[in-house]
Amino acid sequence: MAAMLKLFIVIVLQLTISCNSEQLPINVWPIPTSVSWPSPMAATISPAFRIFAPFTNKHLRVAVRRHARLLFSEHYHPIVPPSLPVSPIPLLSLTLHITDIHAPLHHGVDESYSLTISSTNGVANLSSTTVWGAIRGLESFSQLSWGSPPLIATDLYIHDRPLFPHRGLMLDTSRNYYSVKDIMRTIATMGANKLNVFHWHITDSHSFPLVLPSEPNLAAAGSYGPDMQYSPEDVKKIVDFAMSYGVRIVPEFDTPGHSLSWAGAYPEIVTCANKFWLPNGLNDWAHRLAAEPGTGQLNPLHPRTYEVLHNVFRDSASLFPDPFFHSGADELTPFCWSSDPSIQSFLSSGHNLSQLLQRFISDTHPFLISLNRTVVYWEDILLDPTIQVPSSLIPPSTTILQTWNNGINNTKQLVGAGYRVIVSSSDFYYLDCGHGDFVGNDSAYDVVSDLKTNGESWCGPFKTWERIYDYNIVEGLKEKEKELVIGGEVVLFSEQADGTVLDGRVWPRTAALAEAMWSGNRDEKGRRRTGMVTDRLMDWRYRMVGRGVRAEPIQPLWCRRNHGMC
Ligand code: CP6
Repeated sequence: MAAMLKLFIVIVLQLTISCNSEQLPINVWPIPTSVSWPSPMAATISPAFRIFAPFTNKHLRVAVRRHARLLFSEHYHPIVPPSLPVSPIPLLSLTLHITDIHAPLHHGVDESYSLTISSTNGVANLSSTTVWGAIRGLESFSQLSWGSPPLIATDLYIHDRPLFPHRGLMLDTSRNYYSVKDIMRTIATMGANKLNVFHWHITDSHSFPLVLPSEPNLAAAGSYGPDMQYSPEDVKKIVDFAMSYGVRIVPEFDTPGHSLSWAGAYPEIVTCANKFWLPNGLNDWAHRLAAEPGTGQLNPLHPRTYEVLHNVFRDSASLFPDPFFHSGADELTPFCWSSDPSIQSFLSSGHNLSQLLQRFISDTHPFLISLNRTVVYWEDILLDPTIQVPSSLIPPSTTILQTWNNGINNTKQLVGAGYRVIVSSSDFYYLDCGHGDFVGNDSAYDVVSDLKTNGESWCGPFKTWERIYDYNIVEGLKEKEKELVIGGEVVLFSEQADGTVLDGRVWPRTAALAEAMWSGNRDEKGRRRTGMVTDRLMDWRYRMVGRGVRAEPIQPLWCRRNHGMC
């Protein structure tokens, strides 16, 4: 009997989902896993409205206050005003029920929540296991409201949980500097999109903007200037701010490649510091490329390298509480190491470049483990045919690999070797290819000759939101293999971006990733639904703009205002 009842409820739920979820007159982004709204109705939010929550958790307290304020200050008027019957009973309260108030914000923490809003008694209830689930539910609650004085959708039930536990955005603050305010606005918008990982590519060859207490000279000599640095206080502020949005910060120090900027303070530990990436005689073409200095690689044979690295890693581990730590290891350039005299004698005594990297990793990987970190590397560390380490040096139990080269084959190969994988395919998830740009690799001659022949950009095409939305990061994987794909990140390398274009480069394309990672990019029947998503994304982008984010338009306003749908 109970089973029959359960089946009946499931069927009713399924029916209501397929009727309502694509064309809700109000919009929650990313679309919740299940919505039941059998008779759509609105209620006014009473001026006396209160949120009741266990205020013992600091981050929850901040989030609740923010949402209580947002409800009455957002003044969001949807492009297409919903017409719903309004209940005579206003909404008086939202009560939060959390079973595990102390669960830390770690990878894989339970982010699910259930939300009911009822017009019969004017109350709403939000239940979750953790604070982080509650923060997701608060965001949905706020997106269910509109107008001023505010109305809210009522008589509905939402149950929601993410498809992938790792849903991120990578931002590169080395090629160009971003202000703390830009970073915080980006993190807040990530939270609004239920994204949970801000991968901070802090350092690269161009600049070293982070001031570290035990290595202050790295930023003093490696940043673009005193006004283009992040102080330890800035970092604490950002980390704390991100927590109240349920966003983790994973720092990346890209090593041993991409590290010319370390040479300002320590020229002795960086190889090929004076070799420019763009060969002489090709300057006519330089304006078509994004300038890369010499890659600059840390010298694995110099003892000082490890002294500096240990200080950097130790300081960062105390600034960034997250257990994940990204150590880079992408795009090692053979000539850079082999042009260094001390390395030449190592090579001529029968060693090779892979052994050089192995020396580096067999110091730094265990050191990061001793700081209780799970180490993330770019896939190159295992898949680069010329310079790589054996998997025994980076055990799958303590290592996660991030794919960026194209094709599902790399992901398949890595999960096959037992690694957890984050997908950032450059064919789908790179936000940086905006305007005919090229972003460096080591074969400058090939690229320039290609430009001469075809007059084309190497880096395009521009990745549209549809392309991001539709990409299936587990395509062709077996069930067991899929389990090791922990999620995806879109990536903004910033050779040609800074605070002036940040919002438009990132949003709403990153919202497309957010929905694909939270709700999946297919509906219940397994169909792609990008076309049907356009209207909802237009509305969500319009709402983000209202919240102060300069997200790009994806269609003319006409689509919604004059035509209803596009
Ligand atoms: N910088 C770093 C980059 C890139 C990578 N790492 C990159 C490579 C190819 C393209 C775009 C960016 N600029 N540190 C690769 C992970 Cl198309």
